[in-house]
Amino acid sequence: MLDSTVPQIRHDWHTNEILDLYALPFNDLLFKAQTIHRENFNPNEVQISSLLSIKTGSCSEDCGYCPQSARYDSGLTSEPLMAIYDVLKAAEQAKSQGASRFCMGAAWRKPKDSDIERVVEMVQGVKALGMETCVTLGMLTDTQTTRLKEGGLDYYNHNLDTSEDYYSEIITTRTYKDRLDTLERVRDAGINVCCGGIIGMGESDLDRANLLLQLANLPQHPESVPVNMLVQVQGTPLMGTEQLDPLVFVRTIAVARIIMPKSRVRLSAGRNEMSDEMQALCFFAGANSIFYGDKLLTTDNPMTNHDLNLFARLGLKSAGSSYA
Ligand code: SAM
Ligand code: DTB
Ligand code: SF4
Repeated sequence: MLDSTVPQIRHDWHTNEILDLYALPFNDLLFKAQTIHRENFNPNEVQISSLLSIKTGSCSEDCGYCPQSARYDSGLTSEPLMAIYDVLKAAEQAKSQGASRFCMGAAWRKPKDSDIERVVEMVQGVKALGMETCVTLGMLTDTQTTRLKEGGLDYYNHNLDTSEDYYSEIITTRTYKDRLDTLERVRDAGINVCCGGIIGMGESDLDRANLLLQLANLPQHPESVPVNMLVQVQGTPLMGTEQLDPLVFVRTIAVARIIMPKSRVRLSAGRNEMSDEMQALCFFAGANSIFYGDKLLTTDNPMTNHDLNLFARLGLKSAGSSYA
């Protein structure tokens, strides 16, 4: 077993240490993750975010997993940036269903400054409803992060997606460094960072370890770490990728919990394809946030009734919300 006297917050992880964690017997790994989880969080509370795609499809990028890229025929109908009234209606509904954070996603490589002004209005409107705000808009400039911070944005989501080595197999239209640069700008502007990746894209054990290594060795751990299971969408290059062993996904959650003990680890995309039992194992491994609501950005998420029932069966409560 690893020495529990080692200081918890570290930014100097080595790949081999992370591979060693992955290789622990499953029960040892989950026990360790659950122990660390309990030292840092209420183990029966899960933070609830809802997603809305505020600008859908026709994206210039070639992310191999994404139905919103203009390069692939996923059958998706593109939609321009939504009107603020419709966004606030969706946020109100998410709040009434029990979400404490509203995350707005746009299919952009990078927004224009005029887009940022419209997003700031949305952020202010959602905050006025008493919800936390998160947006994911692609690459940002310093001026844009400053503007979003002034506008009151709480979180910015920008994922590393995979390891630096595997990255070029998935995306060629922007670099890993572009992503790290945007993350640094978000951090420097004082906005909370939401950053994670996607598992199940045909990456190796080493790639998964190196993705987690990158996240944990950032100068400050992301406050929120979404761990997505690839949602395979017809027409995208990653459709047909060999299914990952679900227990490897659970191990990924556990390792993320151990090496980023104070971050909210989000059991993100892919829950619709997971059994309730697998999700329960993910919560035991230290996941303590979900996307809630019938839709992610463009693909299906479990129905809210199903999630409420699962929470009741597991004795889980929503963190930071009076509902669920
Ligand atoms: N266009 C912006 C960008 O790429 O930064 C923001 C929106 S983009 C859809 C946000 C994230 O969703 C991606 O970085 C990726 O991690 C995740 N995502 C997209 N499609 C996915 C899929 N099919 N399965 C799992 N996660 C996915
Ligand atoms: C994240 O890591 N996962 C969310 C959110 N951040 C923006 C998006 C998942 C998208 C899944 C595919 C879709 O619905 O389009
Ligand atoms: Fe565009 Fe974002 Fe999808 Fe990549 S992940 S194709 S940048 S919407």
